[in-house]
Amino acid sequence: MPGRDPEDRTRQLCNAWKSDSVVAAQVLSERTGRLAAQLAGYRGVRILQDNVLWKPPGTKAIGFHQDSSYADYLVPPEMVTCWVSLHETQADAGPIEFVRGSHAWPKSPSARSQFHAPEDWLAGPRAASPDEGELDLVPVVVKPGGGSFHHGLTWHGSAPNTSGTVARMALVSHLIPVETRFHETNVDVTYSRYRRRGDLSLDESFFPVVWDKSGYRTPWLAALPDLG
Ligand SMILES: O=C(O)CCC(=O)C(=O)O
Repeated sequence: MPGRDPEDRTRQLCNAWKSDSVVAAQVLSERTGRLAAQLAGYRGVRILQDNVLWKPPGTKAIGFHQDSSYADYLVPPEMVTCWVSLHETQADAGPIEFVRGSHAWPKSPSARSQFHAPEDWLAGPRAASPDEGELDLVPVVVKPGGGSFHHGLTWHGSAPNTSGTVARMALVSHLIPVETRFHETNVDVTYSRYRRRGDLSLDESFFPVVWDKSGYRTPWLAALPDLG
């Protein structure tokens, strides 16, 4: 809605799968789940959360971060992410970028990286870099429907959209190992609300199993539209 959000910020919806069956069909797709699990070496995956991101011309950066830094309320505290572009991306429109090799760096606390519109979006990985702040950045420049998978420790984010004309939108699935449980004492201000008293398991109503090598998939996902 024009005027509702600051014009210089990337707009972000979390867990849009709960209100839009087309978003759900993509972010909860069995194929995405299988590829993510196989790449990460997991026996299966469930969704932790999705993100719908819209980055119009003139928006500021997304601060570089490691997704697994936001998972300390889970055991194990990690994830793998699938990022799919809905637009043709270009280098000056603030595409997602990865710091090559950073999946092998230690985890930094999430508080160190501001997510929306930081002035210095590379501060986090520069401080974490074992090469005195040197970073080898790899932009994801793809056609609509193209995308990437990244390890939970890979530093990533995006520069401001300086293209002047080109927007970009992305659908993101943050997937976690199927056997993940809540941490007994660490809590997340949002997601620990889904924790039941005396039970550390993740409920499939909120964290459905997207793919498992046993063939199991949360049954109600079968009702999602087929995107072909
Ligand atoms: O698209 C972006 O700019 C960042 C996306 C992101 O942080 C993610 O996919 O984990």
